[in-house]
Amino acid sequence: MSNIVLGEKEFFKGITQVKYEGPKTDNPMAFRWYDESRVVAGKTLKDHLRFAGAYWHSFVGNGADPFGEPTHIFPWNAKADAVERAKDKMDAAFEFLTKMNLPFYCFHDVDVVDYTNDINENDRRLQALVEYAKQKQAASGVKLLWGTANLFSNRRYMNGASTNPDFHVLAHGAAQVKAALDATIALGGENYVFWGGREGYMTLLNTDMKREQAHFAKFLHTAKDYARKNGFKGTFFIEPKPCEPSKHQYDYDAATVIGFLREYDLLNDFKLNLEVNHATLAGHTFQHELQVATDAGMLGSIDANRGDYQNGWDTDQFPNNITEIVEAMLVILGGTGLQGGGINFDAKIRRNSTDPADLFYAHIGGMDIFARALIIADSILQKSEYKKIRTERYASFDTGKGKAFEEGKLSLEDLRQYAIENGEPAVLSGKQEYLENLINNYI
Ligand code: XUL
Ligand code: CO
Repeated sequence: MSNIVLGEKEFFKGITQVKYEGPKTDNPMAFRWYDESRVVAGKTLKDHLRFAGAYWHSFVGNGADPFGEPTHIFPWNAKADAVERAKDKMDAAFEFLTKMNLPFYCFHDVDVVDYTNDINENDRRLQALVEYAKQKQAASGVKLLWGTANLFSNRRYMNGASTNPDFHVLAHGAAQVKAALDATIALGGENYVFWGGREGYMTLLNTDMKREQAHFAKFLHTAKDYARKNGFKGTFFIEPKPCEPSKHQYDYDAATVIGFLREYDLLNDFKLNLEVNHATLAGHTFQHELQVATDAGMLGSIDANRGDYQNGWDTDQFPNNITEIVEAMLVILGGTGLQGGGINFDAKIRRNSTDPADLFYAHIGGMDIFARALIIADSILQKSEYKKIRTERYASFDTGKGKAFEEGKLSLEDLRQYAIENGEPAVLSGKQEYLENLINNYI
């Protein structure tokens, strides 16, 4: 349990620390599954899941949408001075993180403190808040999972940041990344994220895609070299998303990003931060994206949320689909786990969820569903036939000619000869419904 850390005033009055009370509790402000010290597959839930609160959705996003004004009126936004206002917001953030028992947080530079168009002034503001965050982290034990720079909101980035056709804009992006890296390093941040919402194009009619992607790679190398020179030991994450706000984003999905990192010699320093709703937008399941990253040894971290089955944009709702998360956990737990990262709630409460308690309920639901899914996935992997069925499906490659093929010892003529000698193959079931029932039986 972390210590509750308050600032001058308490922002979430009447809410105390959320604790584990078990599946039978009727307390909506308690965890049913997230018992942080419970050991599953050799590690505590806390160490497996490494939950993080997202600064932008929880303390900045105000419920506004393209059709309506803000509905979340935050009491921490009252002061006129930007740095003082940002300190209040940080007080609220650490009060929330500690009451929720979230061990990590994540931010964009502009979430922490409002930016102007003056680079020096922005750096001064961010540094002031970094000093403040150091005290908050020390008092609470909460750590920074990752930092990042917002290179998509300011109008100068409308044609991209590192992929902007105008070098002058790219340089502004670099100034922001430098400051965000300095902040991440100063706060002991464990990772650094690049999500390039505008690193893509709106129309190919005005776009030199090859040149823009080369600039993107050069930018990543330059940022990585700077961070390494300044002592950053963590992992850089690329967060794939196919579109929105760009029509086409270069970091389309896990497979595309892995190909890009390979082409530009960035595989050693970068891994992937995969987001559920981004997978949906790419036409993939989240499980697919996790498997692609796992198979490449590139699964770093997760942005937890969910999309909407009826519309096609990034609704960033809190996760609540147990089947989806169990299947995701089967990939994570059955593979190499999250390398360096954790589970960041890149999710927002709805525009009309306006009680301060709603933010707590949302995170309780999200943390519980991941904890529960992890426990279920572990049981499936340990006790059921799940792994056996999957392994046996490929048994024909374990011995004889199948094995020889895997080892590259058979020619095309050899394969033809085998087909003739062995006649027509048997019809073998993929057992999909059987496996779906098996998963449900453990839920
Ligand atoms: C946008 C998104 C971002 C990144 C960080 O869809 O997911 O919040 O996670 O820039
Ligand atoms: Co995200």
